[in-house]
Amino acid sequence: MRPRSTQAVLAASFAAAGSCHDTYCQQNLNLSTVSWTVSNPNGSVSVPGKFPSQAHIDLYAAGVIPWPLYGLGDFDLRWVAYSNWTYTSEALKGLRQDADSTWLLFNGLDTFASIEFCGKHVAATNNQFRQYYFDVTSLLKECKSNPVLSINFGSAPNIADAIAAEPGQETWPFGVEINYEFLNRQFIRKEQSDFGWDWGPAFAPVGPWLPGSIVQLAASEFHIRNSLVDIYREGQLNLLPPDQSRDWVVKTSLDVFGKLPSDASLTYSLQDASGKTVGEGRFENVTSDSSTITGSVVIPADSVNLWWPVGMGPQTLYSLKIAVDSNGRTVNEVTKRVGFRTIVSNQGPITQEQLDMGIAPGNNWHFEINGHEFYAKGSNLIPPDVFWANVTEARIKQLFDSVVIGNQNMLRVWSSGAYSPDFMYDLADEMGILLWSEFEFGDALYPVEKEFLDNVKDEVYYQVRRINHHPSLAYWAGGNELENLELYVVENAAPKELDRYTAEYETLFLDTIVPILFGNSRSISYSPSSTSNGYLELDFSLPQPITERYNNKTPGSIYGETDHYDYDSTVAFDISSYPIGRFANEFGFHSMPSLESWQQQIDPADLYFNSSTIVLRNHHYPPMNTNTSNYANSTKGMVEMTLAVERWYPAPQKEDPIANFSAWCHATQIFQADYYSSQIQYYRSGSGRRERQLGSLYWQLEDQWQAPTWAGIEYDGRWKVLHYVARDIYQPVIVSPFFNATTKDFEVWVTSDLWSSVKGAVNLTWYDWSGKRLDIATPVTLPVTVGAINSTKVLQTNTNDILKNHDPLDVVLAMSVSVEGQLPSSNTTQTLTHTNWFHAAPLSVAHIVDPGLKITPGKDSFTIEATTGVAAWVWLDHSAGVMGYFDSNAFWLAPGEKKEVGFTVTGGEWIDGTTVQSLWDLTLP
Ligand code: BMA
Repeated sequence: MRPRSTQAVLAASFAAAGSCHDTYCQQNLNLSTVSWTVSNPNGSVSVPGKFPSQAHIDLYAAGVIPWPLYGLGDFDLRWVAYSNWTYTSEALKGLRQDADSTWLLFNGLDTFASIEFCGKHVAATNNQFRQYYFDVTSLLKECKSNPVLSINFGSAPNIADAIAAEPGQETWPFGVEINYEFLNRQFIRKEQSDFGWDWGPAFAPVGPWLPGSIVQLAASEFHIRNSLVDIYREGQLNLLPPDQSRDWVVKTSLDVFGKLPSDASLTYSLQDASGKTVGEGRFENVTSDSSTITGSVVIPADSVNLWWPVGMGPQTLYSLKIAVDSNGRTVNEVTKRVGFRTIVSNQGPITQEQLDMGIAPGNNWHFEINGHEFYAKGSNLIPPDVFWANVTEARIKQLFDSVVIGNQNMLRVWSSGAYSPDFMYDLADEMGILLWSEFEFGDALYPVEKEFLDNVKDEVYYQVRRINHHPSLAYWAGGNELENLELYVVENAAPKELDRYTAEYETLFLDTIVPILFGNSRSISYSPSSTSNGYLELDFSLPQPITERYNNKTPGSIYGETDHYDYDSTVAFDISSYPIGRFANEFGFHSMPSLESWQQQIDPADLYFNSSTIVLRNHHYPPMNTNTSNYANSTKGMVEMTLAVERWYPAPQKEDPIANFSAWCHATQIFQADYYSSQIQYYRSGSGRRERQLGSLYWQLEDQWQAPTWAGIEYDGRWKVLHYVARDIYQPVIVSPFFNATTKDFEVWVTSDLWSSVKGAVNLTWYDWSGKRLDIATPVTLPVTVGAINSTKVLQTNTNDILKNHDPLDVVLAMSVSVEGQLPSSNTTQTLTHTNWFHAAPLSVAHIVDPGLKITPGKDSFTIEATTGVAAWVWLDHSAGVMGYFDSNAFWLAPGEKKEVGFTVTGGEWIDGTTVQSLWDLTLP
């Protein structure tokens, strides 16, 4: 169903109908319809530009620079970031001289812009994330010819450095600002990862990155520039589970410029997807001033259906038309697409009832949708492109399709990129993906002087109001790793300063942000930091209700979310090295992209594991400044990947250098996927342990270039091994082996995130690698019952006891579970199955054999068969240029087992050339 959120201008249609009551009616000039030139200060570069755009995009289109992602463009294109770039319009025709007022409206200027209209300075801006509007009525009236609009964008790295160097400027202990490439990002309100990150390059792009327009109004007109809709249950307060039996409150508030009539009132009409009106009437308690009009209305609970995330119910959406009436007629209106749901981050104390169920004391940290606890399965979204102006709805749709197909229901939209455009939330609303959103701060502490805070206030006010109506909006966090990392660094580097820096942190992330957020939204929960130990107290009688817990913990109790990065791969599969918390919001290890991805942006001569181009594109660990040759840092990350492969899998030694490179890239992906799978299974099984763990969001969903990163989806959409494996292990019901390599304790667990209990059986089959069944003393079939969102241990043993005279290097165990259960989104029972494999020794030393893998292309699918042994990590590879995914990949096959695998094309044309391999192929010369 469309329309999505639109801001209709009724006056225009009145004009067409001849009923416009003034000299003329509101008109908008969309700046994307105008011709633009982009030039540098001395005029040596002057090329056609687009709007919206960023300078790199236009310079590339004009042939001035190569494609920035090619080779070492990250380092070679610094000169673009150090220059100013001016966007100059053609002489604008069609503006009306008789307008009562004329306004420039920009939804996003990146970042330091000096604006001229008709040769006169209008204003300067300094925040990429704010909407700006300027009254240029008198400038237009005085303009002697058709006016020209010009926007000069300053060099963000130069300006950040200049601000940092101002006398008396704030400083922090060394290490607090995590340095990537350009420094001093914390002084400016620009996408923080534009200055480099450990998974991306540093282009520090500038330009009008979001749409803009020139709005002309008649004397009695006004323009709605932004609008808030907040939908919550009567009595609901942020962070607290509301009473689900209460009616809905719909609050709206419109931000306008121009002349809002003094008698303005608000009405609404609510329509379902079929266009049927399910409610209409007047907003009550209407208040207004010159720039805002606000009202609210109660909608009976039984007049609407609930919106649910994917897998939990339908994504029911409604169209809410909000009209401003004056003098008995509608003078302006806006339509928002909305959903009725409550989503709460429950960080409240563990209750007696929970204690009685065996849940550890402390505080909760999980989400509840419409009053139901659920297991959040997903990953972290980074900015999907280094240039936002290149991000299209079609690309995000493709990415989100992979999210949903990957059995993920939540993305953490990580906080040092940019606030997601409306079309991303629109897609998430339609597809049922919950978007945990964050204010754009991370891995630094920030200034707290008045000008900076005032700038942040405007940003938060605008963004909260812009996004709040989307039912997919799940949460707001202040920023990334502020408490668990930033304050921790201060504590270690300058313990005496901890109180001061903590107070400053609270000034920004509690005292500044919370009153604006909670003042505009009763529906969304907030925490100042991802990751944190949650709140200590919540008191809504205070102007700022949250008191953070920090390390105020009671021993034996469990609090908050966890993140986990351990680059010592010796302990990768040791579950005792994983953190125990209520929710895992980040964890990961980097891997190489595929050969096909590298080939898109790397000279063929550089296609080997330790070529300088490849090493320098590895930003884990980051260069830490704009030096172009920090081999030492990036080599550390290359070594971590190499050691992980050598420790756990057969290390490739192929004669053909390209084949060897490709095998190494693939092997790093197997390790990554294996490691994530182990952690995800552990976290999910925690739903049944005392920590009552209810979330797994791994780092990171997707790539923004071709480089070693934590991503599961490569820049062009190709799935790495990780995305397939995550899809498998995010199925509702899974069977998992847990093995302690030191004690040899071995357990098998079944985990279910369904909302009612499931019942069935687990089958265990032991093989040697050639596929001979082994008689090992474990039951062949184990009955299993798992409660709602819970886990059950079905086997507890020790491999020393059961393997007896079998060499662990020889044995593998196939586990399958089959249960009857009901998906939350359905009312019928169905059979749910999952298969998993356990090997008692690392695959680097296990006696694996040639599985005699065969691939037979059929009409719509391939049949894969292992003929001579157990095939581990069977991997189908599609040709470069085809976009899409296999039904299943990175699976294991028992000998004689046939598997039919189809492919869904999501972009490009199908090209033959699919190959199949397994772990055995890594051993081949
Ligand atoms: C965490 C994230 C990111 C980072 C990732 C990998 O620190 O929040 O900042 O990219 O881990 O290092």
